[in-house]
Amino acid sequence: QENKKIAKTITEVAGLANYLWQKGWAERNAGNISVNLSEMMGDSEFELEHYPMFQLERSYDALANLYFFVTGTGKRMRDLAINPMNNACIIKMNKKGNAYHIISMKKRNLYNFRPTSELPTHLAVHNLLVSTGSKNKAVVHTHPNELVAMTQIPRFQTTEMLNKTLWGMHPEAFVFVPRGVFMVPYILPGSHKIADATIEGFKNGHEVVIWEKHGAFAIGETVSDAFDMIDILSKSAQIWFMAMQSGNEPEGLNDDQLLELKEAFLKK
Ligand code: 2HA
Ligand code: ZN
Repeated sequence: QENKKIAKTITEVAGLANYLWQKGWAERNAGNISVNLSEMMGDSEFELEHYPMFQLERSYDALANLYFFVTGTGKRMRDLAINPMNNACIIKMNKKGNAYHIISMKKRNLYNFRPTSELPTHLAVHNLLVSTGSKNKAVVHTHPNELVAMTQIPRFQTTEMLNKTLWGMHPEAFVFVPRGVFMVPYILPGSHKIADATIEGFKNGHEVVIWEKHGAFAIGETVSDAFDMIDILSKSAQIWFMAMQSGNEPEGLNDDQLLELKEAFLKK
């Protein structure tokens, strides 16, 4: 039963990797995905000493003993789509939350395999999700062209301005991403600094964080949910560029129209 759930999750990740490649958001090794599998692992016992341990630079207290499916560094999404188990792995965190064991790979395959270069951000986000009891188990990072292009435009480099424009392009953007994106100024990829800046956005209730001149990070109950939000926002950005390319500044939905959407769709 548990194995079936894990297999289903991994199939979903492989399907998503294919979409990301088809979208043109996954050049070479771009993007990375992680899913918290802990609830699906049941009470599996692992003789952890059989699996090599990798020390982390930080400790993630809430992640002690948990299991994650994590894509590999330098691996292609288009390859992951075909062969997820060679391009991603399952890790089990140690009991201090400051190291992990790769438990899904034969030792001889490990010499050229490591989890994603954005592991600091993935683990920081999961640490936040677990410690706040969030239902969100999936974290997706990708490089959506139109959204990245918008962050090249100085007036969209703030959370407020970017959201106003993205929400205004079509009603779905506000209905499905009502909290909007959180804008992180350009920071070195793969760093703890970008991890720290990113979790500020998720702490503030956003479900999508945009990295200036780089890409998007989204959380969801499943990888498909995380992808949907990026997809909807990416469509906003496409509409904005299409209007601009036709020589017209798009009008955007006005405040009354956004308020009307809020009352129709977001009433609690
Ligand atoms: O995996 O996307 O941000 C490569 C990247 C780094
Ligand atoms: Zn990236």
